Amino acid sequence: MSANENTDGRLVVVSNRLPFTLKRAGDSGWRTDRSTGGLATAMGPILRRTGGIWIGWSGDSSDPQDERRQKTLKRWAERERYFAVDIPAETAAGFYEGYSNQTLWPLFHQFPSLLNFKPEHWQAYREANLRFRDVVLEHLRPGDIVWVHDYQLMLLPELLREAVPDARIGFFLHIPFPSSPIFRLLPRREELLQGLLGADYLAFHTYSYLQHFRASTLRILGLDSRMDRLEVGGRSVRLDALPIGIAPREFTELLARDAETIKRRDELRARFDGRRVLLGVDRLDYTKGIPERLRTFRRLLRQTPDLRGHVVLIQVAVPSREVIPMYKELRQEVDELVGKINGEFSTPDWTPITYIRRGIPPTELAALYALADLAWVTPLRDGLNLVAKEYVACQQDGAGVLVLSEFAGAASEMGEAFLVNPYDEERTAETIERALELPADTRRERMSALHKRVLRNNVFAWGDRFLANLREAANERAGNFSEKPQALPVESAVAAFQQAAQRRLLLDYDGTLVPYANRPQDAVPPAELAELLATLAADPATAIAVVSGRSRHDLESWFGEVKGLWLAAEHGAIMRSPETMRWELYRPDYTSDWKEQVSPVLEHFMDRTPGSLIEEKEFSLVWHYRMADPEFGEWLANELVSNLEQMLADTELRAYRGQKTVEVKPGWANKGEVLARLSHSAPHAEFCLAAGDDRTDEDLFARLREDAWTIHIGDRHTRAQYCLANSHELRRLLTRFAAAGRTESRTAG
Ligand code: GDG
Repeated sequence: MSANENTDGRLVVVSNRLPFTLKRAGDSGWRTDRSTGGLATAMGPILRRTGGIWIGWSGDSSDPQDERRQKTLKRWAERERYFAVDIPAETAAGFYEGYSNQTLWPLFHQFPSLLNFKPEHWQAYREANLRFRDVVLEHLRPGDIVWVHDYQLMLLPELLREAVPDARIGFFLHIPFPSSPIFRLLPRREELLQGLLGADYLAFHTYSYLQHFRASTLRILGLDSRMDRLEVGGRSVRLDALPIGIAPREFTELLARDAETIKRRDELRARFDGRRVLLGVDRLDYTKGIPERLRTFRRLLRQTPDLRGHVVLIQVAVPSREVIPMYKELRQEVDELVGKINGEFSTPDWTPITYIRRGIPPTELAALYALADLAWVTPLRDGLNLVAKEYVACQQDGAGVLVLSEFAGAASEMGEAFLVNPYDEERTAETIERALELPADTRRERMSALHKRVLRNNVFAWGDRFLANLREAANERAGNFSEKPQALPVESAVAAFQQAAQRRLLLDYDGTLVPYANRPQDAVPPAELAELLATLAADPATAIAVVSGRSRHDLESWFGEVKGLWLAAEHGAIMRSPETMRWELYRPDYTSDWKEQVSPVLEHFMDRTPGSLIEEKEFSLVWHYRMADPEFGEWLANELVSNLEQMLADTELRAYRGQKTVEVKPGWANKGEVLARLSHSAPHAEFCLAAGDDRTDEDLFARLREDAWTIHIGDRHTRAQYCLANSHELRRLLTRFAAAGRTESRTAG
């Protein structure tokens, strides 16, 4: 079976451009060019590995009826599974050069003064998104996974959701998401946000873009969200920060094995022997900071005459979006600056800037990356920046220096680079000078840390994680989670309790019987809670259990004296029956050897997160981050779980997200298992109630009969039938039960 026929559905990639661009070749017909740019570079290897299809615009809008043109596109479809969306020229102009690149692009890159909005551009943007939708619908099969890319297609998730409500849709934004005050300047901002929210899973490069998005949905649509999800129209949208990686081998293999690349590298080395090579590689775009870089280089040469003759800057700039006036002006500005600087400093045997204003082949690019002593990657604003990672990948055992703008998304995960503010030309020049002077060993050390990370967090890891998270988010939506639990009808519950001859109550502790405290040891129950439980347990018709993640010591010290109460500690790994008053292990052969391996991982996260702590129990280790910065805590918890999932894959251990906790414990220590062991306590209970606030309680809800009263405390997604707002409401309910039990026994007596 080929990957295309994967039973889990194919991957359908949708992006503005395909990896191929269609070009007219004089009168003789049509030419297929390879597209450059981050997206094609990143997605190509993923799709080759997973199989699937790619839908995008061919880049050409002329003459759709032309037979030779049609033939070329047919060949793309048959050979590559690339399907072209036809967009009429006028629509394409408004969509691509208009709203996408003169409204969204400048605003999302924090250049509001360059924003140019025309209502007809917006119409074209919508129209183009509809055309993408139609082509996707033409190819979509049940079970397929649709992965929509980038700012040109922000309406598509919702358009697809309307047409196919159960479609599995993910969206990745490759450019920054601006801060909410800037986003609010955007004409048609509401529609754009709504468009994105059609997805099941929405991911950005960095945590701060995600924060900006959440701030915007809150301010503009009034939608509150958690770090990792947002509820809209009875549906949950999973949110994430997932910086893209590169396919390092596409570069390292060229350098290790490709004769042409190796030859080029050696030629270049000989040519620049004795000189330090600084390298810039960018699309010719005002966000990339090319004029600022050239001016900084000029400053460097002016203030440090010793460098003259000893450094060269090789700047590769690939022209793009040339019909937009801003881009033409930029091209002129860069041409002039290069001319001026070379004019000012060149000598008969040295030219300071080698300027290449066109795309170069991958072999040449890899040779340049390997050659350069310093990569000068200083965008004024950049979603991520792949060039930074590509350079690092080519510096195996190298002593190269990465000078990186703090305004590139990549800066958030490349701390060993020399981070600069590209607007501060003076300090950037100083940093470059200092970096070049550093001993090779120091440079190598910093580079080696970066190198390892770029190889590990590669584009395949990124793609796998995106798709796994998307599948999970879509399954959760389609699964048996009730859309929104109803508020508990308290009177009916009390009446049902009163009428039942036998009842069973299963109650979680933290967040359910008592509110959360900052530190677990502070959530001590008030005396009246023990009394309340004692009153309920005293009624022989009621079997009552506290089913908690807490240790047996905690439960015993608080409720040990309560007669008739079942205690299930550590999610049921160990239980005490009110008859024997002895704690019994669920798995008597259990050992806790695993803690030695898992502890250092949790400790690493504890060190990174001020205010967090580790709790050790008999059967589990728990990282608590309630005291940490809330957003940062959630972010790290996601990171931690994903690290642990890989580490624990072949063991019986699992990592669980709780309320501000990540807990590692054996999979069998699970509240769902408690029920079987309790059933002999009230074998004929007609009234069964379970209350909990946490994901661990969902295991119990899932095991109960349909007529059970399952109550979620709080407002998260749940399997429970009902909800109550907080622990006070639950205790009020239990007090009513206690009173109802008393009335009944008085009546009976
Ligand atoms: C967007 C976001 C984000 C460049 N010149 C040549 C060439 N390239 C390749 C590079 C690199 C890619 O183009 C450029 O990627 P960047 O990440 O630097 O920038 P964008 O095109 O603006 O990409 C960006 C990215 O999406 C991915 O999410 O990082 O922030 O703006 O791969 O190697 N390739 C060849 N010759 C060239 O002359 N062969």
